[in-house]
Amino acid sequence: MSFIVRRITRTPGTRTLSTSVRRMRGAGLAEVQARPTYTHKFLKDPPTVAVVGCPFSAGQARPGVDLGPNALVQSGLLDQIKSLGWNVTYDGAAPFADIPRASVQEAREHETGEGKMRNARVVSEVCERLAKVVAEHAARGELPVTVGGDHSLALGSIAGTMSKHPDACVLWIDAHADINTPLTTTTGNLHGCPVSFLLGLQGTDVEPFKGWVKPCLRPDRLVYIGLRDVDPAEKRILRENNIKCFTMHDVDKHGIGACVKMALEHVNPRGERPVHLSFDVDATDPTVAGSTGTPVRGGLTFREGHYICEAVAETGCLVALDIMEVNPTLGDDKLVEQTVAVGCSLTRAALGETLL
Ligand SMILES: [Mn+2]
Repeated sequence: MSFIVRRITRTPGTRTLSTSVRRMRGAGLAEVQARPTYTHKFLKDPPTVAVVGCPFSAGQARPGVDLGPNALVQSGLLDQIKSLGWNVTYDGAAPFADIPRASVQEAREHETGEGKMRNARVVSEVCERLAKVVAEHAARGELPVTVGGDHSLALGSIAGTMSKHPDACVLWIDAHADINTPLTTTTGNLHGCPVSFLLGLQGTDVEPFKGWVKPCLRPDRLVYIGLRDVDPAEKRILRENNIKCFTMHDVDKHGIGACVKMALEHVNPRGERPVHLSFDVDATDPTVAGSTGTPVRGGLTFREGHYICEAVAETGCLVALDIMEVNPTLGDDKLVEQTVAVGCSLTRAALGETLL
């Protein structure tokens, strides 16, 4: 059965799953799940997922989150998506290979006249590249799944989604609001800022981002679920912009089913807008996905996290997915294995895996 071992440990970097994998599945070695009954409103047929692994960590301070994409792919993510009936493409880290790592060291601090940002140049470069890659896949009618990497990458992935689907709405699943601006951030870590750039808030019209980032998201097309660690300045920004939030308090109060229903009704009342789901694994409780850079206790249970993904899948409106902040260097082996597995299962749930 050596071919099974090879399949599980196959190295990333190839474009499509080999025909031998397909033949093995046809031979019944793995059950192919029936396609879901809903249709994908905004994707071409046959439905295709483009996994975009972005090994990037400079939007925050802890090393290792750049190893997230490879960990998920090595644990079988591509075959798992394939088994749900999707065509799958994967380019490895190739689209980002030529971005010089050196610039991270060159410019740890990037003080502009308008605020503090760490590693701004390389974050901007990588996000601009990611935006192009995601936009290309979206333009072909594929569903890009961006696997991070830190959550600053969502600046790129969502910008990419918006170039094809300018009316898309965003579900941001996170312990944190990630809506600081260069003016309000206390750490300068840009994984705490991507939403402010997408909205075009005051203080985000700065180099090096202003050359390519255009405000592309309306505050009423954005909704949060899972919040529990929000900075004072972020609370003010959320209030002032009237952004809908379902904190963990709301999840406790109403239940996850009602929260997701209300969230979707807020951003997509008639179910006719494309949905970009940006899932930071730190939205779940540290006991669920603890190998992540900024864990906060009191998070979503395993089922609550998966329910969100399943409910979004059922809308048939999903056009892009981010799975962010899995850091396979944090915690013991068991925690890492569990967190990587959760990253994979959240992805499957968003792509139509059901319990029956
Ligand atoms: Mn985040």
